[in-house]
Amino acid sequence: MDLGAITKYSALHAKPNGLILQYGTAGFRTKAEHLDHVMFRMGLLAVLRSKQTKSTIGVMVTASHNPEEDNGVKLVDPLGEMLAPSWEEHATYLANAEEQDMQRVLIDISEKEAVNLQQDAFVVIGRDTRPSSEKLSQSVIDGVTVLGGQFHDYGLLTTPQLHNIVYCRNTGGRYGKATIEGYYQKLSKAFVELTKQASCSGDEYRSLKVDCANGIGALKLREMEHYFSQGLSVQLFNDGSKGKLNHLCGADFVKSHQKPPQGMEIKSNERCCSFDGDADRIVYYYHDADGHFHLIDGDKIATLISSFLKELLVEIGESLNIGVVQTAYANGSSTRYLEEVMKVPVYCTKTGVKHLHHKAQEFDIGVYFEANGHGTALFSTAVEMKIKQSAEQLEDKKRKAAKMLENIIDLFNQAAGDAISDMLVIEAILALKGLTVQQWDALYTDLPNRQLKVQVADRRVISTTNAERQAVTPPGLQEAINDLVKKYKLSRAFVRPSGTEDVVRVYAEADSQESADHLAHEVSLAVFQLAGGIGERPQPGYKAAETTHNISNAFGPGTANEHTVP
Ligand code: 16G
Ligand code: MG
Repeated sequence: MDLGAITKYSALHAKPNGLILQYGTAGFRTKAEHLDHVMFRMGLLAVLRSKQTKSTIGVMVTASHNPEEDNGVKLVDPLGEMLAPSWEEHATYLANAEEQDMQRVLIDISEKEAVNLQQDAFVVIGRDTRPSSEKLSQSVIDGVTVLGGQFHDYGLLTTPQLHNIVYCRNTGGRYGKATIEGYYQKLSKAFVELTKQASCSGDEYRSLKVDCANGIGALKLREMEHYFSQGLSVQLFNDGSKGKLNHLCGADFVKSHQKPPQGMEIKSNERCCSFDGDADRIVYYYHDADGHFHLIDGDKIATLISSFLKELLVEIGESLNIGVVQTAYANGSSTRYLEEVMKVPVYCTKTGVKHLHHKAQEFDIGVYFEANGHGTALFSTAVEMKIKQSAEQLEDKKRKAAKMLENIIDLFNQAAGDAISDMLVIEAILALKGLTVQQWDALYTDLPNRQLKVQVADRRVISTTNAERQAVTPPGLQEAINDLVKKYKLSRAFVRPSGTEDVVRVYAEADSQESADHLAHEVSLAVFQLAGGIGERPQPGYKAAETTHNISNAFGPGTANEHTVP
């Protein structure tokens, strides 16, 4: 380690005194102007992680669905997964070291993790379309090079494309070519093969309106579109040519406000979808003949996918262990439908992709989705081999089903939830099953629900168990919630401290919207009273801005995962 050079370069990316940031659920995220030192240091850390794992590590510069002024960074582990939790701690430690302590912290981490500094390191870098992203990714590169790491800057990418590239690079090409071209070809080939088998080829099944949140999804979908155009025609909206990133559009906006994005004209029964700012989430929606808006969220996407996979397995005659992974936010109707109608086991994990992803790896086929639209399906290596064999050996209908499954496996991005890949999977399934968007929506009816947030002095006073469905502390809170829930039919409620915003989130569902709203309000009051609420007491009545989960203006100093030490 050339400590002299590190000190010299670090001074060019100096940390503002007293600024403290935390590697949260999805990396660091805050105002872009506070991130230069973090980027440089994440370049350094990626090199250490690469040396330790003897693998390529990814660094993605993005703040997903946050406003355009924000930015963020996350590291991608060798199999395209989120960074291991122990290294998240190192990331926080390194990002917060004052300038004079930086070298010591770096050495400390290498010693703790027994990093062989002589080992080669390789880092791949991607970035979204934010105005600040190019400069910030240059700071990552400075960090990588000063520690002697090699790198490849892929430039503009969606987050899941970078995850995919890391996975491909570390598996010697078995998962596909580690290029953007390789990604387009693999997915499009699988999609076109699948849709060729669809019997209904009416236009209504094959065209889709896509809201790209004025982000990277638009660029990448445009690049890719001609590869799959024989199977699907896409019409892009909010493609970044006019509007601001994530402003009044994108998957997070549509899901949390339960209304269509601006800038998209929707005729009744037209199938539409929205990506988020870095294209790792997708939600669908339509207007019915009466002009009512219907949202099809991650839960219903998981249901469509898992029922299709299950049908194919039955057709092939394979009894594989298939499981669906959700979080506490999954609508109760979806869980009931999966368990009782489809007879698929459902598991609940804590919020955050890494928790769902790891749980899904326990099954032969694990389908995971957050209600917000982030998800994918994972297939064990043994399953992939078995299906390949079946596609060669079986006959007639069974062979056809095995071939379909083989293509579906190729169409999923198994490294991370991916809006483009999920969109193609959904479109293929709808075409193959001849389902309209309304028929898909009619699988079950969502229970009315409400999400609120409550300001408290210190959200860490709330701790939870049972995949965030029960509060352990403060004393008395869970008992209060239990008593409130008993007052309503088909009801459920939970509270959890946000991992991305300085608030406590409240979720309630019940048999009517009015009951869900009342229950959520009463639970908010209980949180306010028992968990140290600050500011105005929660009021009944709901403004859209109060009701969002993961609202996008999350990260101002002192409000997000950023704190300025006085
Ligand atoms: C992050 C997570 C997302 C989760 C959300 C919860 C990743 C890549 N993203 O965006 O999965 O739903 O945080 O936010 O893990 P909250 O803790 O503020 O509710
Ligand atoms: Mg995202």
